[in-house]
Amino acid sequence: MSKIKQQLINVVIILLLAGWITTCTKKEIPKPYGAIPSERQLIWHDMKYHAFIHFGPNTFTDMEWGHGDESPDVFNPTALDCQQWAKVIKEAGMKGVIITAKHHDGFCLWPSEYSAHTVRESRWRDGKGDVLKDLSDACREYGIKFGIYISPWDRNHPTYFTDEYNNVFKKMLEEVLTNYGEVYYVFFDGAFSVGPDGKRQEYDWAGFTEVVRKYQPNAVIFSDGGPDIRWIGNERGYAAETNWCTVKKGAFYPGISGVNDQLQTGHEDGELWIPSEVNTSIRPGWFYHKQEDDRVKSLNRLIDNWYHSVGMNGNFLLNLPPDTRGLIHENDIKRLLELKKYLDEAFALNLAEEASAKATNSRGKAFSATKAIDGDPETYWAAEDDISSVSLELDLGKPIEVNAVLIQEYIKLGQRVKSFAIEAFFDDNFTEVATGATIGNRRIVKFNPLTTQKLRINITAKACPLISYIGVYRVQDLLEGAAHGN
Ligand code: FUL
Repeated sequence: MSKIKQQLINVVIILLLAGWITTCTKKEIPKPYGAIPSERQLIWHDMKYHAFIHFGPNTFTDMEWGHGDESPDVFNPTALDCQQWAKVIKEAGMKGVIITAKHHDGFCLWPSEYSAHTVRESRWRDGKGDVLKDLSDACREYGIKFGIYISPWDRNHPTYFTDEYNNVFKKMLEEVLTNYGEVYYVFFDGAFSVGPDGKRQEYDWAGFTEVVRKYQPNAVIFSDGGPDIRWIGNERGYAAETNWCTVKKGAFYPGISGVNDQLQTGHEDGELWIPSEVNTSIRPGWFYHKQEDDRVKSLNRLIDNWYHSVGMNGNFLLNLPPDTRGLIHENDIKRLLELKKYLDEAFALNLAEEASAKATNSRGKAFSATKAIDGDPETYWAAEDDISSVSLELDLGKPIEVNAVLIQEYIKLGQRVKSFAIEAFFDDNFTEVATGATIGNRRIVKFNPLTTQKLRINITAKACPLISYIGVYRVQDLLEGAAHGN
């Protein structure tokens, strides 16, 4: 055979092999199922825990919903220190902060050119202060993300209830989105009022979204119905057992009422990816009230909120209202740090790290059961396409006391799991010890402490499940009276 002929044969063999490898790989990689998250949503999913700051005239008038007729002079913090806020937020383990740039009273915490009810009209720093500037600078210094809450409802602005107000609001948005560096989150409150003549402000939601996308394309937009993040349907800080990131087109919109249960669960067959934010305040009120200094939520309650938000496929947005000094109160700081300590200890040691794993089905070596416990969020255990009921067995190597399991789906390719059960091996048998409904980005199930060497997770899904992480823990037991209490 001539040399050229031999070379040609070699090239053909290489091409055939390459084609074969590509076909196999293609066959192995699962296709996305249903709606999937955007890049900006994926970044939010990773954040888990962030701070809400309610601060404004209400802090000084002892109100929750100011009427907008208060004198701007009431806003006069004696020792405002956004560095203190950022330090506390960082130490608490929170990744970002969202501040009420403007609440329903219309007062702007920045000197807006489009309002006469702002820090500029107040006595504070002789009208030269800008809370958004102070906070955004502090966030950069402490390495936390900066976000904006801005209420479309405005009880002060003279143009409210007219079409002109939409332009005013867009201009205000432009100011807060262009003057303070990167903004990771824009929170649109859905609360509104009806005018004396029964009139309602028609908001230009599409226009508001356009402004955010134009100036801060990476920011997620929150409202009761998205477009990026939805409200969980209550202000107590509780997601439900079933929590789909998917919702039906047109089902939710800002200011919607009477659908709180659906906001909690999302829709299994929804065409849009709009995951849930679980928000609550560390005290009874959103704004600071001196008489609530000794009503800071208990550690048990905050831990319960954490398991019902971060542990139930949501993020936890916890409000820390600065006081009239302009500081986060000592009692709140103490509680936040207690929560941080609990979480650090609870999840310090993943008892499944040294485990071996086997599954009833997988779509090949690249997607074997061990991919769920390799600690790499980009690898996952995946079943074959037509398999929707599967089990994964973990062998911990020796009997160990455990009471919590953390499971994550590889959500980049959609949310799939409808329900699961956890079994522990005792006396030669597997016995069910916990059950759950959806998983999504992150699900933590707790059960009574038990000692076992083997755990089995049985999963039922809408399409072949993709599991990127399984962690097993022995978390501290809560004190009595934790759930849903103070
Ligand atoms: C609600 C508002 O009316 C409350 O004052 C608070 O800001 C909460 C986070 O959202 O809709």
